Amino acid sequence: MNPVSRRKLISAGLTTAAGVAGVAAAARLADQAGLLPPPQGGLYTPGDSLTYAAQRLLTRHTLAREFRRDQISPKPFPNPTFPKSEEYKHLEAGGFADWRLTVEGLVEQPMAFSLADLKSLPARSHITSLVCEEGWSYIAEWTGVPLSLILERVGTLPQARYVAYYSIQQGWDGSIDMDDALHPQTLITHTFNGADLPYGHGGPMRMRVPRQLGYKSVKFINRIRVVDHLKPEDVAGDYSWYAGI
Ligand SMILES: Nc1nc2c(c(=O)[nH]1)N[C@H]1C(S)=C(S)[C@@H](COP(=O)(O)O)O[C@H]1N2
Ligand SMILES: [Mo]
Repeated sequence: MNPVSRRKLISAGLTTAAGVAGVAAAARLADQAGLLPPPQGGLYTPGDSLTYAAQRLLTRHTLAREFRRDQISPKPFPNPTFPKSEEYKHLEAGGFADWRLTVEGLVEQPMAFSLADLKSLPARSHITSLVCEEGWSYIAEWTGVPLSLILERVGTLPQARYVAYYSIQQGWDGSIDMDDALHPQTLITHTFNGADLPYGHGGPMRMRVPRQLGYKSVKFINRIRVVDHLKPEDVAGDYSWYAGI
């Protein structure tokens, strides 16, 4: 069966099951179609699973809205939480020359990228809105290397299903599925409104996932891990794992 008719069939099935037998039955169907989000310590309700399944079927290839240059927010407001560690201060004092982004896990060739390496790779920019779950947002131009290109360089293995990423700032990490990891707007950013990514906005390197809420755009990233499953402790937290907007 071609992918489109298969997708239509699954969508129709999900909608029918949700109407006739309720969301629990629809979630079971989504599970059979490989459309369930990772386990979040039993915190997912059938409704959450269905939201993820429906989003994945309908919006797998859609782009986050991009704005015009004159719509860039004049004074974007960074969430004022900075890494306070000596390690970060030391790296900053050296102009981040010793900063490394390591990429490992289910890859053929683990690699480490310096800021100079990252800046020498082909870049893409987009002017998008960063939307905080608390209700504020700002529009900025983000420039960086598509995560898909980094994944191509390290060679992800076929069993890869998620990309987890970690910040030098304790307690901040995130993970996305391969749809978002390979999505053209998902960038490892190093440049913000045309200048070096400022400290407050996550410099020197920040994950930018414009199709999800702001907390998935983790600042100060220094490690990426390609995995086939996420442990509940990787996804459990104060926020919902899937935050599509
Ligand atoms: N390392 C790290 N990443 C983070 C955060 C943080 O506190 N630390 N806050 C998140 C949240 S909740 C939001 S809304 C955005 C805020 O981005 P901004 O600082 O550019 O405004 O960053 C996200 N990424
Ligand atoms: Mo946020």
